[in-house]
Formats: sequence, structure tokens, C-alpha cells
Amino acid sequence: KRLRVIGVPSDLGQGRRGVDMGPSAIRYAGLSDRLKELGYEVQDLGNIDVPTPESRVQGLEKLKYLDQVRVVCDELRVLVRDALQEGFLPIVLGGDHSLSIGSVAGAVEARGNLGCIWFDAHGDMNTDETTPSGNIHGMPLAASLGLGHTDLVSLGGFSPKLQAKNVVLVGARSIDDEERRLIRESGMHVFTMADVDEMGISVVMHKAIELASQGTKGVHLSVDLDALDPMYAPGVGTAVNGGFTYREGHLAMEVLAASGCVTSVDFVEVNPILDLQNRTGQMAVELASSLLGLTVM
Ligand code: DIR
Ligand code: MN
Ligand code: MN
Ligand code: MN
Repeated sequence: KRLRVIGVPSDLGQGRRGVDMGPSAIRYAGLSDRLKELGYEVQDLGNIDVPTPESRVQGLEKLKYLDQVRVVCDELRVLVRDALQEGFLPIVLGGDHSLSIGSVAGAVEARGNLGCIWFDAHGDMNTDETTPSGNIHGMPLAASLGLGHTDLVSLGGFSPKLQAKNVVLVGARSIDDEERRLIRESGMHVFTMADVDEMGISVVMHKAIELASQGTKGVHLSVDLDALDPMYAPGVGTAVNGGFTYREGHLAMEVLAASGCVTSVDFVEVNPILDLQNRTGQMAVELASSLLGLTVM
């Protein structure tokens, strides 16, 4: 029952300033204390050093801040790997979703074959060839599946990190056209919000856990707060209407908690500048509590 918190104050992977303050917002909402109340030993490593965009010259390259994102992800890879090898469950706080290229790489390095459940309004399956924005936060799942720019794909010296049959996207409702093609061709699994409406989040989660767990040694969970409806998580850079309700978000975490399958987790894209009184930071803390076993009785 040991947790290690790692902050990644990065906003290099997307277009709106402020998500670099996400780790502080989540800490301020009481993450460590809440998890200690659940009986965990919580070790907070603080934040990785991440350059601010203003201190860098953005070149003409298509992928924005590629070099810096790669360096940050590589540092995170080592910290996540070491946390797992030392017996901790790593909790990574973002920061934009590009960081998950590093957390997935480190988790797989430490544990071997892993499944992945990805909560997101988006697909995060763009590559350097399909990206409409040049923002690397739209690419981490593709990179983890071995698709895209070599600098992102080759992190840690091995690729792919994940097998598509064990990757499950949950909550999708905004996918780019070329990205849709890549998702289909990859063979990964997708539960859209329409699927959640049809089946209910409980059934979706049980299916997702089964798919991600088949033949794997654990599951990396990546939670983009924009998976939730903007009513409950307004502090995100790319909000999309029609996301998870508060109840659905919590039930999803509770089903995961009961399964015991999650071995590492990211909470990303919390942007306190766009938020309303840190509602999104609080949501991240509450979701983490449910994921780690908070129950009523
Ligand atoms: C869009 C937005 N698909 C892109 N992606 C986001 O820029 O590639 N992912 N917001 O979370
Ligand atoms: Mn997203
Ligand atoms: Mn995003
Ligand atoms: Mn995302």
C-alpha cells in the first residue's frame, strides 16, 4: 500500500497555457491527505523540471516542442519505472497528455506486458502525419502503439509499448478523420460515449477491464479529465460536451478499484486557469480516491 506521486508541469504538448499548473491544483485539492486517509503511505517526489514555452524558441518543425517533450517523457519514464521496481504504485499528475508517452514506457519497462485503459474525449491517436494541430498531446496513444515520429515511438529503446488488443479507449466523442482511420486499422478497442449511453458505464468498464487484462501483468490507467463532462471538469484545454457525469466517472473508478487491475495511473490536462474554483483539480482527487478504494460503507 505505497503510492508515489510524480508531478509533470508540462504545457508543451498543447496550445493553451495553464495546464503546467495542473499538478499544483491537484495537490492543493488535497491529494496526499485523502490518500493517506485511505491507509496508504504516500511519497510525493515533487515535479519534474519542465521548460516553459516562453523560454524556448518554437522552430518551424511540425510537432511543437518535440525535443523538450521527448526529454520530459524520458525523465518520467525512468521515475515511473523506478517507482514500480521499488514497490510503489505511481500516480502521475499533469500537465498535458503528451507525458503519458513517458509513463506508459516506464510502466511497461518495469512490469512487462501491460494493458491500458485510456479515459478521454479524444483518441490521442494522431501521428506526425495525421495531426491537425501539431500538438503532441494528441499523439500519446499512437506513440505507445508504435505509430508516429521515431523520437516519440523509440522512447526507452523499445517499441511498441502496448499491444492494440489490450488497449481500450473509453469516453471518446471527438476524433479527427485521419485519426479515426488509424484507430480502426490498429485494432484497439473503443467505447464511445454513445456506447456508454447504450450499455451503461458499469458494463463498459467490465468489458474494458477484461480486454485490457487478457494476458497482461497489469493495467496502466490514463485519465484525461476532459473525458468528464465540462460541467464537472471545466478546467481542461479542449473541453467537449457530452462527457461522463460525476456518477459515471466515479463508478468507473470503483469498478476498476474492485478489479484490482490498475498498476499505474495518470491524471492529466487539469488547467486551473480555465477552471472554476479548482473544480477539476478536486475531481481528479475524488477520482483518485475512488480508484484507490474509497467506499461509503
Ligand atoms: C486533437 C485534440 N485531436 C489533436 N486532441 C486532444 O490536436 O490532435 N487530446 N485534445 O486530448
Ligand atoms: Mn482529451
Ligand atoms: Mn488533451
Ligand atoms: Mn488526452
